[in-house]
Amino acid sequence: MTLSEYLSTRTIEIDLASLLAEADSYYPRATRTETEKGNTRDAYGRLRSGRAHWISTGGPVLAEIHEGLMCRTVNETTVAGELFPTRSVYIYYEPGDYIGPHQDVQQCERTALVSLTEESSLQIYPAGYPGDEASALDRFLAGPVTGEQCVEMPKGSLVVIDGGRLIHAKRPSTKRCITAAFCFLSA
Ligand SMILES: O=C(O)CCC(=O)C(=O)O
Ligand SMILES: [Fe+2]
Repeated sequence: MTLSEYLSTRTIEIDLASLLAEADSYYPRATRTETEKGNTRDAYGRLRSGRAHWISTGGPVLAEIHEGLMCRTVNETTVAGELFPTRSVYIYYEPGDYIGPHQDVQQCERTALVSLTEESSLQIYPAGYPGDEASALDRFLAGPVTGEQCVEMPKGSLVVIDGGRLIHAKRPSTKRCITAAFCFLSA
């Protein structure tokens, strides 16, 4: 499996101002997620680790983009069967918030990510996360690990990953930032 089968980046024509306005208006209803290192595998065998951020489901703006532009674009990036929208959320990172190395939940066979704020970046581990999984989060938080690659996420551009397989993470942010995350599943 080559990296291009796991990851695709592209520019898109997206109404960022409307998305950002909706994200801001939904912030008061966001809930805090702060998990400890805990279990390193979920029921589907997917790697999990700690995270700290706020999260909110979206409104009509996010839903329309998920079902329209995102769905068309994500289907263009994959040769496998048709993918259908499952879940989309706004993720709000306050300074210091992060997501440790993980694979996405079962609803996210493909995950499309758009940074709504300043340029962001995603760390990826195409060869898997090295070393002992139980210490993965501690080692991630301590600094770059062997095999780590950094994918830039300019504001408003699209990164599509095979989220259920490709291990990825977000380093503790220095500024407040918001990601729109869209999940897709094949029938
Ligand atoms: O915000 C990001 O860039 C990554 C989000 C992510 O990996 C997730 O929500 O599972
Ligand atoms: Fe993820």
